[in-house]
Amino acid sequence: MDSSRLKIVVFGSFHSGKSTFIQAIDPASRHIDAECADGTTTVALDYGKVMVNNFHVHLYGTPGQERFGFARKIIMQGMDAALLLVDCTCAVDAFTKGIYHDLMDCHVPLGLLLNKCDVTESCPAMVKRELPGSIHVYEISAKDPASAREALGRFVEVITNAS
Ligand SMILES: Nc1nc2c(ncn2[C@@H]2O[C@H](COP(=O)(O)OP(=O)(O)O)[C@@H](O)[C@H]2O)c(=O)[nH]1
Ligand SMILES: [Mg+2]
Repeated sequence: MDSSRLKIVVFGSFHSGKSTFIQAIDPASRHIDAECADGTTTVALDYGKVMVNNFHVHLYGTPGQERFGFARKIIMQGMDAALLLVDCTCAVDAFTKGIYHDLMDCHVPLGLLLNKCDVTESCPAMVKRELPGSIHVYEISAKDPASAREALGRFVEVITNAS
């Protein structure tokens, strides 16, 4: 791990809140949508950066659709840590479970961001049961920048102190 630079890759299903999270962390973040001829979104990527303690943290959002595995593989190269956004207002989907197990085998620190906890019907306990074994778990609302920044700050602190 570079002493002052951290590449953190943000995973999660389509609509889990990746763009909202990266925007909350870095209001100047870049969002790219490549669109089909019929106007529907094909692939969405995000990039944002922020200083946490003395670390230059670079956040890379990945496309959340199953078929963009090849793009996720490219973006993942050289990552120091991963964050997985999970929408706690609905059942955990198969894509999220698959990515979770892949990331657990990746040998980089994994943070689980249980998102949309501001919604009354959200159920973070259910998500924890569905995705067991995680060490770094944070209940957040990506719509609340303070909650997003606090979770990222705690995650960066713990992974940089552990290395
Ligand atoms: N209530 C609530 N809505 C959220 C939260 N995070 C994201 N959203 C909404 O969920 C939808 C999908 O978010 P987005 O960031 O585009 O998801 P992405 O596809 O993973 O990038 C948008 O309508 C967001 O406004 C949250 O913490 N709480
Ligand atoms: Mg997005």
